[in-house]
Amino acid sequence: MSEIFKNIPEIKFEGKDSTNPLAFKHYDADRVIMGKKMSEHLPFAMAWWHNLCATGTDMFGSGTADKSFGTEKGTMEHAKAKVDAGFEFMQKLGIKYFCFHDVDLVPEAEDIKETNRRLDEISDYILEKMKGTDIKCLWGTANMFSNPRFMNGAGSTNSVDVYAFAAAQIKKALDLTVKLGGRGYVFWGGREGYETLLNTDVKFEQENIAKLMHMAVDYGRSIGFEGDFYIEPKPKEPMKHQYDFDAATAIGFLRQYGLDKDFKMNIEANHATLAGHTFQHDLRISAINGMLGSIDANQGDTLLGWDTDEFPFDVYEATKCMYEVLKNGGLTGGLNFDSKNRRPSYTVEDMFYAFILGMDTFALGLIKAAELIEDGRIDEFVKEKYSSWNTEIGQKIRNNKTTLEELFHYAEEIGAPELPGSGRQEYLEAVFNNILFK
Ligand code: XUL
Ligand code: CO
Repeated sequence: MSEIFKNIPEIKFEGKDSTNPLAFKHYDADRVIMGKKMSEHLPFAMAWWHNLCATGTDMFGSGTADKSFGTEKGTMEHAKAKVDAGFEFMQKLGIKYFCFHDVDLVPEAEDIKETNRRLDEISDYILEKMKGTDIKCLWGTANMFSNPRFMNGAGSTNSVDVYAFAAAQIKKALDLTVKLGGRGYVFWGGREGYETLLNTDVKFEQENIAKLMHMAVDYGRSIGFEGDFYIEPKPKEPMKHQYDFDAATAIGFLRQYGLDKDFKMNIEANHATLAGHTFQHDLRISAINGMLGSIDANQGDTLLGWDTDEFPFDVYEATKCMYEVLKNGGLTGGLNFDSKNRRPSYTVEDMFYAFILGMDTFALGLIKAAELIEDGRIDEFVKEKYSSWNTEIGQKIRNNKTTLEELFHYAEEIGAPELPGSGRQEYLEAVFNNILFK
């Protein structure tokens, strides 16, 4: 088959002094950091939807980028051309994983039976492509938000027939994920929420979402899926309010409905910021609950109130992210670039520049996060900050060996506590900069 990205060579590591836009400056796949290769720390994935499908269409105008790959859109020939393009793209960049929605792979037919036949055909084609490469599926998912039938949600819909249709899509998407050896399966509840509480039975809807997830787990395990299920929290957009608002909310939901053993979080940077948190916050909340599974790597724009899905270039944020990932002992999932080129960046070169930027940003983040940990000043400070808990009374509290009365007497004895030690935020921020610009 002929080359699609003709003027693009294989992207190689050239080092930080390189000015070649088609080379990595920091991502050196085989470089070992804290005992592991960069490529293992950073299981990058290509999102089928943004990279192979999206053309830059927005609310005010049609697409600017040509993603027909020389074929007619809406055909199986086009679906296959996207597979060819995707694999050439990933191979040229050294990306080892991809993520997909069912309808990213093939055009949806009028009838689900025909859609599923198309999905069988394309997944056979992808499997064939995977042979002889080390490219694998990171995660699959079902798009249960674009079609008008999902206007009131999928798991949360008022229509039992739409609910059954969503279940059928999930079953098929799980079949595909298992067929392609996927490490995970994602639920992003884009329409699982409400526009107004005046017409919404929240309890009923949340119970039904949980039932759908339980059925998905039961079915997935029955066909040999051993990976993690993920909730990808997002507070809003497209709905006014989405139930999986942020990591803390989603974790609470999973625990309430007994789903926490099978599910972890897929944290997306721009979703966390839309929830009014930092990216690092949602990573930390997931990690301390043993639920940091995978990441959708992108960044938002603080001046805009929607999900801009930009390719990450903020090294501070990437460093904080990789700091959390390293402290978590890595990810069971990966780093999926759920990111898209800006509408005016419509050329093939831009597709490559975007991934080079994202991969280099995270490589730098990894290098700097490892340096921060090896430097030790931050860890040391945090340890010292809580050192009063190493006293006898502190240990009694930690080990549940005291009472409110005992603390009452203790407080009476000390009279008034001294002020706690300084938080030293500015000192720590200076340490951060010191490492970043070393
Ligand atoms: C939407 C989003 C989705 C999910 C998968 O904001 O992030 O693309 O990642 O459905
Ligand atoms: Co996402």
